[in-house]
Amino acid sequence: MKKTYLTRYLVEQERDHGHVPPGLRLLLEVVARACKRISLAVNKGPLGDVMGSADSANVQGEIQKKLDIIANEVLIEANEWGGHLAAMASEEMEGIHVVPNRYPQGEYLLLFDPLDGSSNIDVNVSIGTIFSVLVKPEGAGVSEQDFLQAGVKQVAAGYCVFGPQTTLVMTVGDGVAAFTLDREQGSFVLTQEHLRIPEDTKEFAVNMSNQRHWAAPVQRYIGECLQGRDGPRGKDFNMRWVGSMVADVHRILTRGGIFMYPWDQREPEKPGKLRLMYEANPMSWLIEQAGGLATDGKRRIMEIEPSHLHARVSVFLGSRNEVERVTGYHRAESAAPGQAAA
Ligand code: P6P
Repeated sequence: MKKTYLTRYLVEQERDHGHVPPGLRLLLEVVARACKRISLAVNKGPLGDVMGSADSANVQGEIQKKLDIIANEVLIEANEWGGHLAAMASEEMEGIHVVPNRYPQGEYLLLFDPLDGSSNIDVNVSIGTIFSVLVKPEGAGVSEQDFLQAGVKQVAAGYCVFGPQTTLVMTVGDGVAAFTLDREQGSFVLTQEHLRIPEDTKEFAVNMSNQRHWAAPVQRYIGECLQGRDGPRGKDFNMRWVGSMVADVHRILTRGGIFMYPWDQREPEKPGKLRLMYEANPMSWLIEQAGGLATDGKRRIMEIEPSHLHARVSVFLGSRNEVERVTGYHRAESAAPGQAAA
């Protein structure tokens, strides 16, 4: 069977669809190469000095795993010399990383969560790298303000899931494509194109241990799922929760489902746990490109104007009809408090 490698896919996207200018193609190939290197480090596990925690915390105040730092450094080193980027931003860095003057600066901004789900590293459960690409606004220099663009401004987004296979999933606005790493060849091979999410599902993904802290609309939605075929939904539901957004989103892109990380009352000033710029926005674009929906309970995630680089957001994404339902419950609650509990 003829194999299409990542380079050929990107060249054809550039030539046939005009979605991938040369600078963006280089950026995506460099990110893919960095993901291969991260995959090698992840796969070493206890055989390499990559397990356990570093004695440091990130800007979120979370203890960093050694692999968080390794993955961040791999992405920085791989991307700063090519001349395609002006700057980078990462979950693991407080401020932006401007491409050093010794290298030419390009027009793109790269944002990433270098290793999402890192609490799963030490227990050998799937983790992943998430990335998002924006275009730097006109003007001299680059600042954090240049990154504060809504998700609809993305020109590329994707993730690499380090699981039983290492799979790179991306969109440049022409559907979602998946590439599986052929370790003998050392290349990503196109294995799925134009992924589509079923509009309905019987599978939800949420951390149920937080249930007592949720707002009424989420209580209602999950409560109805748990009532199964004897309840208002008239069907039984299944639950999955990997604790790694990349793994949960990959499952939803593959077979449908709804994923949520809602606001909860423990830290009411925080809209949610997940980060808008380098988790929710790239995942939302992938989900929408595959026919799904992504909201914060009230509005489309990709229309949110970010207030700052590490802004957080509530996330409901996946099968369109389910996300519409839970979003509808939130809107009903806003219109008539107490309504959602009906
Ligand atoms: P919890 C990983 O830390 C992450 O940011 C997402 O990848 C994942 O979906 C979520 O947090 C898991 O959170 O509270 O269930 O550990």
